[in-house]
Amino acid sequence: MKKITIAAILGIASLSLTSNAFAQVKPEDQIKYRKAAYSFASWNMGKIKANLEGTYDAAQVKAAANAIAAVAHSGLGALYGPGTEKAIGEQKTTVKPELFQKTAEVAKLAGDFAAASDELVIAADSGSAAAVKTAHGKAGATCKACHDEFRVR
Ligand code: ASC
Repeated sequence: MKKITIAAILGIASLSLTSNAFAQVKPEDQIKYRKAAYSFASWNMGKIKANLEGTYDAAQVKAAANAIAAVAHSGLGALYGPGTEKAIGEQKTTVKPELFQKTAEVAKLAGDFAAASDELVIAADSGSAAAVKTAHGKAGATCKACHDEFRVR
C-alpha cells in the first residue's frame, strides 16, 4: 500500500516536472530544439550508412543507434507547442500546419520511429551488419513517412 502511494506521488511529481520544463521553452526554442534533434538523428543515421558501405565499426554503430533511439524517445511532441506552426524570426520551419491537427496520425508516426529505433539498437547490439542494414532501412522509412506527410517540399 505504502509503495503504491509513493509510486503515485513520484508519477505525479515527474509529470508536473515535465510540464514545467515544457512551459519554460519559448516557441522559437521549441523549433530550434526539434530541428537540432532531427539533424542529430540524421547525422547518426548517416554514420550507420557509412559503416554499412565501408568498414563496419560495431562500437560506432551501437553509439549511433543509441543516439537515434534517445532522440526518438525524448518526447519530441513537447516541441510542437502553440505558435510553432510557422517561422518565428530566424527560426524557420518546414512543418506543414496539418501536423498540428492530425494528432493521432502524428502519434502513430512518432511511435513507428521510436519502435524502429529500438529495433536498430537491438540489431546494433547483435553486431550483425546484415541485421543493422535491415533495421536502418526500416528506421529511414519511418523518417520518410513523416516527411512525405508533414514536411513542406
Ligand atoms: C535518413 C535521414 C532522413 C531519412 C530519410 C529516409 O538517414 O537523414 O531524413 O533517413 O532520408 O528516406
